[in-house]
Amino acid sequence: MSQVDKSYELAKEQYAAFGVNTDAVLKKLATVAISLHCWQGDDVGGFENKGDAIGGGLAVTGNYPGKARTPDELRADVEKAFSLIPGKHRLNLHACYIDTDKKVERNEIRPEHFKSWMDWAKGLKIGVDFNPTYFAHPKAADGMTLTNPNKGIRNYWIEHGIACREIGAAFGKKLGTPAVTNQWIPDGMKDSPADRKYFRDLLVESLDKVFAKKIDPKYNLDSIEGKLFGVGVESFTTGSHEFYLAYAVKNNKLVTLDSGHYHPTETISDKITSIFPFVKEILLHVSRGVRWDSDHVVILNDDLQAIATELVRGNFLSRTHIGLDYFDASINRIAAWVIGTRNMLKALMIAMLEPSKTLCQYERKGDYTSRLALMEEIKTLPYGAVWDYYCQSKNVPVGIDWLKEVKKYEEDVLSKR
Ligand code: RNT
Ligand code: ZN
Repeated sequence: MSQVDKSYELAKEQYAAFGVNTDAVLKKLATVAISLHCWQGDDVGGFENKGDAIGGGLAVTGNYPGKARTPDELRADVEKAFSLIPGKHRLNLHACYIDTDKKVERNEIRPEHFKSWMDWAKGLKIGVDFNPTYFAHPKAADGMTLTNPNKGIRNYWIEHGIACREIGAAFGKKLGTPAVTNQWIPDGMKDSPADRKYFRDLLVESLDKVFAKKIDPKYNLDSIEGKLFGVGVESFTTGSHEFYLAYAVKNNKLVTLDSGHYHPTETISDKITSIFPFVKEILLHVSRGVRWDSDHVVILNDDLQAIATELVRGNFLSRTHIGLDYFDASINRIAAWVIGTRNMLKALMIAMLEPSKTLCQYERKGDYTSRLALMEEIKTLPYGAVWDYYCQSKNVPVGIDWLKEVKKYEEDVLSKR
């Protein structure tokens, strides 16, 4: 028996004493697909070869060598990351990762421009999610897209939004799993606006046009993502959380919760059970805010654990699409994917290992003493042994062994770029 097997057997017994079946937990964990964000692989650059600044209140810092410069390189990097993460996952693609020889206007992009991505995903048997790119573009240079007072520019972006839903649907159809197409716009203001109502009314009007066509949810699901502020849009964000939450409830859309998009001390875990009575499904952008930045690599901290625990306790996993959203160019980009995704999965596993029935029984009886005692006790149960066993059973490196693989890939592939 290997060390991993031995440790697992012991851990299994310890969890069983709390009424938790670790085998069943790992079976359930294997059904969760995390959507890896393509944009971590090249600092949100994309392949339009336009050289426009990222803008939109987004910032990527660092210049770690070896970033992907072509769709093929990015796909190879994503595959490398997949090979180091247990389970079957998805790819989250942005429209600016278009794969064409000639430049195509964003309002004219079509499914055929993403053929190489579709074939690749089909080959790997993975699902793809999609995002319009409303930033890093001359027509978005002032950070105003769907709410631009200029009607021509506004229409350009409306057409982009419409085109992206069709592309999402084409992915969904081809891959047999719906694409979640997430609409996030940077629109907002550095200083106090004189007329918030004007811009919010425009956003309603533009979104209504983007969503005018019904698309079968078998192929495409629409989600909308709010935000509190970004660099250069400190005073006003047209698409705030409340705006989109209300729009989603009224129009039967998914709502995206990005964990980096609220007040710095505000977390999204408590929002999950508040929103679910009113929306069918949600999309998560799991991220980590640090001071003014909303996009640090996801670590296994209390915030992440609270999100995972809420999803599991509420039995919401089948109604939740989990995507990651961060970009760090100061460390190996593949490691960034692997660390964040493995942490998300680990947090879900820890949540599934919770003896929640017992905790609820204590709570219903008003025995908060036992609830607190048990909650604290389970924090030091050997979940690491369960995680290692899971990685082994899914044929991915156990423990930190994945890092060796990344270093080797860096030496063999990334350093030659
Ligand atoms: C920006 C939003 C959005 C982007 C991606 C690249 O604050 O979080 O989701 O990060 O579309
Ligand atoms: Zn996001």
